[in-house]
Amino acid sequence: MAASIADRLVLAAEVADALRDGRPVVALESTLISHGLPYPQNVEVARASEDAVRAAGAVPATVAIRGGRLLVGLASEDLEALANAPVGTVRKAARPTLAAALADEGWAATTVSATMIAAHAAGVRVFATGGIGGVHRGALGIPGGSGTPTLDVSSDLEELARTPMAVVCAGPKAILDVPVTLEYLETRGVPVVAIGQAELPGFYARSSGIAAPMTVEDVAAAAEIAALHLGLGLGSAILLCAPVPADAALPEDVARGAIEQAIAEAEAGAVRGPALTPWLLSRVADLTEGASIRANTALIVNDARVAGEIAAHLTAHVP
Ligand code: PSU
Ligand code: MN
Repeated sequence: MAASIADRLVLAAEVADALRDGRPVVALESTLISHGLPYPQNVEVARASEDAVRAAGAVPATVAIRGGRLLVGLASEDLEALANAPVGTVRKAARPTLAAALADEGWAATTVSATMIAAHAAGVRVFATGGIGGVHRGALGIPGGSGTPTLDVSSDLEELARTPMAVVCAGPKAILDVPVTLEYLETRGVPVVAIGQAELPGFYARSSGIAAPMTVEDVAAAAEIAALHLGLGLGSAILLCAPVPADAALPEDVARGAIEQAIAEAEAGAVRGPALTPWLLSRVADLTEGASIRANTALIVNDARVAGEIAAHLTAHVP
């Protein structure tokens, strides 16, 4: 019999110690490093995220794949190697591509879905990302899309439905069909909670124009509802959405203009599949002359801080 997930896991010593002692740990994903941001901003944000988790009193566990192993907690030189790997040499591993990534000798970065699989198997309960994947515009062939359904729905959504963790993000990525993504999460039993505002955070922007399904006042209240949800044993994750810090946010109209242009260009150029999200993020960065990268990096580090605080709260209050 081939090795199970547990056999594939390699926990960093610091992560293993913290989990054994019941201390807070936060998983961090790596696709945003390899496919979401350019070098050197990607390694800077990865390090800043780890620092933010530590400052909140938790241990960071950045997840990635190398040589057939699911690494939970990366050494500093590994983080640098992953971030600085030649373009095109790092695979993007999600649930459907996890086995292929593990069969390979090289690096693979883990998306939200693959990170959740590894983190949950390791016993980590809290995870921070930038923005979750979701239902792409035109996935259902609705107006604004090409007319033909692409059915491009991120495996992140199915993972959130089936893996119990507290996941912190700055909202679904704004390149998506956000209202349809919320409907999908509702159907699949994933609570979506905005922290400190009535509107769902809009990823690059603080606002999205869409009411959040649920709002809590602050991070402590977010940790309480997360503990309650996870304690019920329903099997699904809870999605906690923290708005991008105000000083790095993109004005909503600037973000919308760039996103709409990028999506139109992607359709015209037939960019699709796993390449679509990285392509759109990079094109939005060009169109905003880097302002979207400032927003994206700031929101990722902020999510890591919030996740650290939530993890600390969970270990203090939920055995
Ligand atoms: N958040 C970011 N940048 C990213 C991602 C999240 O700020 O690049 C990544 C995550 O790994 C997420 C993935 O799981 O984008 C979604 O890809 P897709 O739409 O192909 O499922
Ligand atoms: Mn997809």
